Amino acid sequence: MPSSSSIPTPTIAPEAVSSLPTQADLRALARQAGFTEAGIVPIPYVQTERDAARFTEFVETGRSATMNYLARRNEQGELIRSKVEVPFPWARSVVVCLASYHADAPLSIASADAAAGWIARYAWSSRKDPNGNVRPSDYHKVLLKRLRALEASMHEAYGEFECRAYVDTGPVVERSIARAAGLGWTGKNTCLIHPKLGSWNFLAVLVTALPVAAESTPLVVPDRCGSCTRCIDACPTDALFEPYRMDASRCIAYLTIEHRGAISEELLAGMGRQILGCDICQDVCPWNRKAPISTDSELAPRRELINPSLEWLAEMEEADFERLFNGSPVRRAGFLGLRRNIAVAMGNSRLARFLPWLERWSDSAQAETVAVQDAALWALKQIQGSRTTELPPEDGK
Ligand code: B12
Ligand code: SF4
Ligand code: SF4
Repeated sequence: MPSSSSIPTPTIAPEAVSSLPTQADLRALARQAGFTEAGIVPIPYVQTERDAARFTEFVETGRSATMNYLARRNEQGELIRSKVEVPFPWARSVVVCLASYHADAPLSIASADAAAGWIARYAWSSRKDPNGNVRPSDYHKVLLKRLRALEASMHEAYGEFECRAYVDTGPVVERSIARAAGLGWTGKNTCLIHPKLGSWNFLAVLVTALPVAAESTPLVVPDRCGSCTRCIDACPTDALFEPYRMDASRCIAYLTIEHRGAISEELLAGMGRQILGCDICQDVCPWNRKAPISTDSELAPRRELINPSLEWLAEMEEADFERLFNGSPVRRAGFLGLRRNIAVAMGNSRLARFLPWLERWSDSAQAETVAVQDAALWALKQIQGSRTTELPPEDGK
C-alpha cells in the first residue's frame, strides 16, 4: 500500500482486534489500507440533530445552488442527506478515513505569472502506471479501492455485516461525520481541519451495521479557529458570508466545477485566475502552514498543473483535454466548462496577448456555447477597458 504521510504505520493482524471495533483497531486497519488517519463514530452520534438542522438550513436557503442531488428527499419528505439514518436505517457506525493530499508546491495566493491560471491542489493528482508512466489519478477511485481493502479486513476481523463505501458521492455529509469521528473541527471556511494535518485531506466513509465498542466513543476536537477570520476576509466572492456558513452559489469551486452555463457577471472579477476549484480559504489558513507534506504515491502532484499557462490550456482541443484529463478530477468541469473558466481568467489577467483567443470565442459563429461566448465577451471588455486607460489622451494634454 502507498504510504500517505510521515506518521509511521502500525501493523495489525485481523485476529488481534477486539470483537467490536475500537478507535485504535480501526485506525490501524485503515492505515494498513493506505489512509493517513481514521476514526469510527456510532450512529446516531451526539450532535446528529444539530448537524441535520444545519444541512437542512443550507438546502432550504438555496445555498446548495444547482446541486440538486443535495436536496433530494425520500417519500416521507426527509432530506436524504440530513442524517445517516435516513438512507441507511440499519447503520450503527461510520468509519471515516482521511487521506492527505498536501503537496510541496506554491500556494494559489503566492505571486505568480499573470498569464498563469490556477487549478486547485486536490485536482493535481497522479500515479505511476506499471511501466513507470505518470497517469492522472482521481481520489474517488484511489480511495474507493482503499475502502474496499479496509472493508475486507474488517469482515475478516468482525465477520459479516452490512456495509457501504463512499468517497464524496454517497448520501452523507462527510465533514459532519468526520468531525463527530474525532478527525478535526469544522473551520470557519467550512472545511474539516485536522489539528496536525490541516485541511488538505480527502474524506472517505464506510457506513456499517457494526456497533462501536462502548468504551470507544470518539473524542471530538474542539474548534480552534478562535478569533481568526482570515478565510472569510480572503474569500473573493463573499461565499463565506458568515463564519462556518457558505453560500455555494457564490463559491468559485462551485462556479468553476459544478455550475453549467454562464456565470453571473457580478462574480466574474472575483474569480481571478482560478480555472478549476479554489484554494484561497485554505491557503490563508494558519492550520495549513505546518501540515506535513503527503508522500502518497497515488495522489502525487502533476507539476504541469501547478500555475498552468493559460495559453497552453487555451490551445487545447477536446481530444487534448481528454488525453490530459481522462482519469483526473479536472474532467468534471468538462472541456467547454474549462474553456469558459479560462476566458474569465484571461479577462482578469488584463493581458492583451489573450485577445486572439477571446475574439475567436466571442464570435457567435465560432463560440461553442453561450457560456463560453459570454465569458469571452466579458473578458474582452476587461482587457480593452484596461488598455484604454493605459493610453495617453488623444489631444496630448
Ligand atoms: C457539495 C460539496 C461542495 C460544494 C459546497 C461546499 C460546502 N461548503 O458545502 C462546493 C462545490 C462549493 C465544494 C467545494 C469544495 N470542496 Co467539496 N464537497 C461537497 C460534498 C459533495 C457535499 C458537502 C455538503 O454536503 N455540504 C452541505 C453543507 C451544509 O455541509 P458543510 O459545509 O460541510 O456543513 C458543515 C459546516 O459548515 C457546519 N455548519 C453549517 N452551519 C453551521 C453553523 C454554525 C454556527 C457552525 C458552528 C457550523 C456550521 O456544519 C455542517 C456539518 O458539519 C462533499 C462530499 C460529501 N459527500 O460530504 C465534498 C467535500 C466537502 N469537498 C471537499 C473538497 C476538497 C472541496 C474543495 C477544497 C475543492 C476545491 N479546492 O475547490 C472546496 C472547498 C470549499 C470550501 N471552503 O468548502 C472535501 C472536503 C475535505 C475537507 N478537509 O473538508 C469533501 C468532503 C469531499 C471529499 N470526499 O473529500 N464542495
Ligand atoms: S473556495 Fe474560494 S470562493 Fe469558495 S469559499 Fe473558499 S475562498 Fe471563497
Ligand atoms: S483561516 Fe482562520 S478562521 Fe478560517 S478556518 Fe482557518 S483558522 Fe479558522
